[in-house]
Amino acid sequence: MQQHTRTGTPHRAPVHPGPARRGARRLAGAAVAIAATVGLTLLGGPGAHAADNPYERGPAPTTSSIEALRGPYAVSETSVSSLAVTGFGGGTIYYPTSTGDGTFGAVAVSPGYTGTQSSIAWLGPRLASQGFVVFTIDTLTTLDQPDSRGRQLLAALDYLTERSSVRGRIDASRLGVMGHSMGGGGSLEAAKSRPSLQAAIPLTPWNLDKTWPEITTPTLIFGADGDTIAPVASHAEPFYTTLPSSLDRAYLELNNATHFTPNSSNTTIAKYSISWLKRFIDNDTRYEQFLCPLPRPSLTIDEYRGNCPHTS
Ligand code: 9J3
Ligand code: ZN
Repeated sequence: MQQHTRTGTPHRAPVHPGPARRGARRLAGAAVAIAATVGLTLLGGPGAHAADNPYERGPAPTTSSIEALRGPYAVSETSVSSLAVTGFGGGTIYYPTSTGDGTFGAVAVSPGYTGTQSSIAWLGPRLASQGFVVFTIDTLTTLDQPDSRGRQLLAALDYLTERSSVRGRIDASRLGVMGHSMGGGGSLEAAKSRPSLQAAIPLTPWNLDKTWPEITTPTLIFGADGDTIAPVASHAEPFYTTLPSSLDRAYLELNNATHFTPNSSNTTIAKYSISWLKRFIDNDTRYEQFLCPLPRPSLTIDEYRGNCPHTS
């Protein structure tokens, strides 16, 4: 499929005249429209899945659509001042501009130790353009520890769904958390304390707590093979292996990567994060193809572990 532009009618993929329909060009415009409508109806065209899954948003995904720098939705953003909120440090909300597709799931993202929202800002438009409301936050202080970052992620989600200017665009039952380093450790803390979360994605996470059997939220952990600050052997790997074996969980170790790889635009992080958020926040099984069978090692994936098929 072509790379989507940021404008237009995102819910419908462009209909190209295929070989079987080329002869229709000779017909009157009205006849063409009727033929196209009948054809789409018989094939179960755009919108046919909406009744099956009320949370499905956007066109059917392809490898190129989830690797692209932007997805099908045009994105707007609004800044949230630290002075206007309590329990976290403000941030930036990225959201699909159009209200024509109904409500969206939402994700809060925390930076790591000494970092600010700018260090994870690339995830805002990258994920929102696929059909999520994304809140990249600042923390109360840049030195806050993972337990505090976990509480701040939840305060940010509460602000987002209860008080923010985009609260009407969000389905408050479909929420997730992400974070880098101590923010990734914070995303584990958030999922542990709020089991209603639908997805968690720690990025090169750091935490002194090495065991996470309490988590019931589907969790995708990214590690980096060259991480010397949160080495995978003492952070990402034990976090993954101590998640319940019955849980939908995955561990993706980035190849040729460092602790700070999640601080720049990264296609491997984006494509599997999009797939995980779509699969577990939107229940969108169209994305299962990118997660199962388990991705193979590649130039960018050192190792991938997880369960297939998914159970939730
Ligand atoms: O958020 C992080 O980058 C955590 C790694 C770290 O600096 O830990 C040392 C206390
Ligand atoms: Zn523990």
